[in-house]
This record gives sequence, structure tokens and C-alpha cells, in this order.
Amino acid sequence: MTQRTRVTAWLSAALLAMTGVGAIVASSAQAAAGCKVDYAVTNQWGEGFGANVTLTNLGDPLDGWTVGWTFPSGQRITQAWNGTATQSGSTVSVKSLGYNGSVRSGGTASFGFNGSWSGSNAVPTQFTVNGVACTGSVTSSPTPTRTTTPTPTSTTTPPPPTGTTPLAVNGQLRVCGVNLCNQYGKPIQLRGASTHGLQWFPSCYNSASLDTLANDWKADVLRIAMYVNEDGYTTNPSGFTAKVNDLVDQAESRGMYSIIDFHTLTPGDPNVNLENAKTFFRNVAARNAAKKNVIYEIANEPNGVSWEQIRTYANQVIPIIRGLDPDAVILVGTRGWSSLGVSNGSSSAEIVANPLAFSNIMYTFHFYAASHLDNYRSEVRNAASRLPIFVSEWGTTSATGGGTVDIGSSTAWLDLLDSLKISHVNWTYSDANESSAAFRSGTCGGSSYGTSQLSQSGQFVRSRIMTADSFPTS
Ligand code: IDC
Repeated sequence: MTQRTRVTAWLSAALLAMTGVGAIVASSAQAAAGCKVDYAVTNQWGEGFGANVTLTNLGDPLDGWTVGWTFPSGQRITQAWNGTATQSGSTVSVKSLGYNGSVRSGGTASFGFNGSWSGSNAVPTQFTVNGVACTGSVTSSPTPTRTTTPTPTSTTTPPPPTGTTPLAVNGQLRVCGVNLCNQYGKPIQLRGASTHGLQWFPSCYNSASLDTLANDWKADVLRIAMYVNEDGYTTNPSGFTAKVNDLVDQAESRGMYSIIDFHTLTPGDPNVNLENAKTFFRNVAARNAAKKNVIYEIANEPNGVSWEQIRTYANQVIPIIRGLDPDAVILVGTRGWSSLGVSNGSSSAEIVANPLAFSNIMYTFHFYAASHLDNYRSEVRNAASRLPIFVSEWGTTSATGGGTVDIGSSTAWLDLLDSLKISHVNWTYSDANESSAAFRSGTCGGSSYGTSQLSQSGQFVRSRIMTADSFPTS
């Protein structure tokens, strides 16, 4: 559109705003007397896509905005950031949040979202702002080819895998829509186990035990639980950092992913350890940036804090990791011991309403099968279509890590997670003297981690992890 027609459009919208029709628009939020919307598909994979939308205010200052459009071919928004999206049929509206509603004349505001598509992903071309049609020019970037890799520098499809381990097949992971996807842009599920506290069970993580985890259990991922307090990181930062890095290498050499878990537990507010987190992640992200097997988990289990406080923490830690290791998936703990808020009387709705503004992140959910039953399962089922979820810790027992091993509830949980392709990691791959531990007490002193050493929990968990993976490559 030429400058001249844009001015004409501005004038007609301004005239409209002076009529009764315009007055109705102005009552909900200030009318945009002229606007331009840029809609760009930034990424596209099998069934999903990501887009960024920028509104330029060509009229009077705005105090709150709602951008509207109609999807031309059945796309659906699954997750939005920097705006609250609602969709009815193919009609979409995205409303500003408290911090980005004011837009001066000539100023811009942006939001982004992930969506699903099938068939065609044709872009919308007509937009409204506060109910008034935007007649400023609309530009849309061409949609990229079907599969993109997470690294912005590369858009080629990776070659077929050269090995058969989970890491060789799936390569660099990325979040696509609500799923974890592999290097081919296909949704996958990782299944694996977590260490116990490295400070308490150093003898459980050696060549023999890790060979068993990779080759006999056929685990895809090892979570490295580095407690922060509880006699962990704070007692010896460089020692624990080195231990974590060594286990990243051990997992990598066996073709497994690794989760670097900054295992905050007490105190529950991760901001208390903000400076420790910054230092730790600066070190591990710089050291492991070139590796494809690293997933960062920035806070194990926030508790007694609001989602807003967790966001504050995440907004400071994630950029540090991103600056050093830009393509890694990052896991963010949720309120109420990573219960999506449920254990602190809330729900995932607070995250859906106010998600973090970063791409390539997932929200964690933790459960203990004997303590967390149907109401927690409903919450996960409900949240799974809206948020990327990763179960980075679960136990077969009560939330104490002890008590009865609840096989029925554990089965219901894993069946649900398998059906939703949600990754899961069991607590614990250790011989702790508690029923959630996979091995009998005393196992780690010896050299065998075979089936005769397994606890009741370990037998069940191994049987569920060792079954064939589904890792599509085309
Ligand atoms: C537990 C350990 C236990 C240890 C305790 C320390 O199993 O041996 O004494 O931590 O406080 C979590 C935590 C995880 C807990 C686990 C079981 O992430 O650190 O481990 N749990 O209580 N959340 C829910 C349960």
C-alpha cells in the first residue's frame, strides 16, 4: 500500500471515530484511528507453527489494544505470549497485557503465538485493532519449508541419523507447539530416570550403573539432580559444577540426553538463589553449548511463591542460558512443587494467562503416584493442549519419597503421559533407603545393577522405560 492510500485510510478511520459507530468502539478501549499489522510466520513444522505479530499505531495514542483477525484455513492458536488470545471458530482476538497496552502514535507493540495447522497455512491479511479495520499495509513473511531446525542459522533438513541411540536419532531437540520435537521436527517423548542428590549418593553414578541405565533400561534421559541447599551446590560450587558436567559427558557418550537440574527445594522461592543460579548456569551453559544432549531445568520445585515470582526469576536466568547456548530447551518449574500450581491452591490457568515470553521452553509438572491422583491427572490433561509440559520428576510412592508403591496410580499416570507424548523422568535411580529408589539399599557399593538388585519400584519403572521408543525421522 502506498503512503497516500495509508493516509486516506487513516482519514476515513478518523472520520469513523467521530461518528456514533466510532463512539461505541471507543467505549471499550481507545479506538485506533489507524493501524498497520505485520504478521510473520517465524517457524513451521509438521502440525504447528509460530508467528510474531506487530501492531503499528498510526492513530491517536492507545491505552489498551485488541488485535483481531480471521484465520483463512482452520489454524488454531495453542499458546500466546505478550498478549491474551481467545479464539472462536476461526475468529481470533489478542488483547494487550498490563505492560504493553499503551502505544504512542507511531509506536509499536508485538506479541507472538504458537498454533496448529493442517493442509494450508495461508496467512490472514485483514486485521482490526479495537474493532476498527487496519488499513495500513500488511506484510507477511513467506512460510518456510516444512521442517526447520531450532538453530536460526540453519533451515535445512538434517541428514538421516548415523546411529541408533536416542541422542543419535533425535539430535538437537526443540519445542514445537506443546510438544518436544526432534531434529526432524517430529514430536517425541523421552523416558528416563533422575539421580538422587549427588551429595548423598556419589557412588550410584559410575560406568556400570550408567551402562545399565542406557543399555538395559534403554533410558533416553538422565536427570542430574544437583541440590542447591541441603548440603549441595552452596557447599562447593566448583565441585558440584564439575560433577554435573562430568555426568553430562557420561550421558552423552551413552547416547542419552541429560537434564541439568538446579534442584531448588528449600527455600521454595528460587529468587533466594538467583545469584547462585546465574553463576551456575553461566558456567554450565558456556561449557556445554556445543552439545546436543543438554536440557536445562532452572528450578526444581518452587513452593510458597507466586507464579509472578517464578517469572521474575525465569526472566533473569533464561537470558543467561540463551546468550550462551541459544538452541537448548529450557524447563521451568511451576508453582506448588511443580504441580502447575495445584498443590498451592492454583492451577495451570495462571500460566496460560501469563506465560513466559520465551520460545523453546517447557513447564514442569511433578507427581508422586500415591499422593497425586485424579484431580492432578485432570489438570495435566487440561493443560497439555495449552502448555508444553515436561514431567521432570515423578515417583511411584507418596510425595515423601517413601510409603506404599502405588502401581495402579503409577500405571494410570504413565498411560496418560504416553498418550500425550509427555516426557517423564523417575525419582530415583539410586539405592536410597526409601521405596521410591529403584535399587535395593546397598546396591551402589557393588558392581551389579542387574534386575536382582531392583526394588519393587525399580522393576515397574524399568519395565515402562525399556519398551521401544517412537522417534520418527520423516
Ligand atoms: C527427597 C529424597 C529424600 C531426601 C529429601 C530431602 O527422596 O531422600 O531426604 O528429598 O529433602 C520432591 C523433591 C525431591 C524429594 C522427593 C521425595 O524434588 O528432592 O527427594 N520429592 O520427597 N518433590 C516431591 C517429592
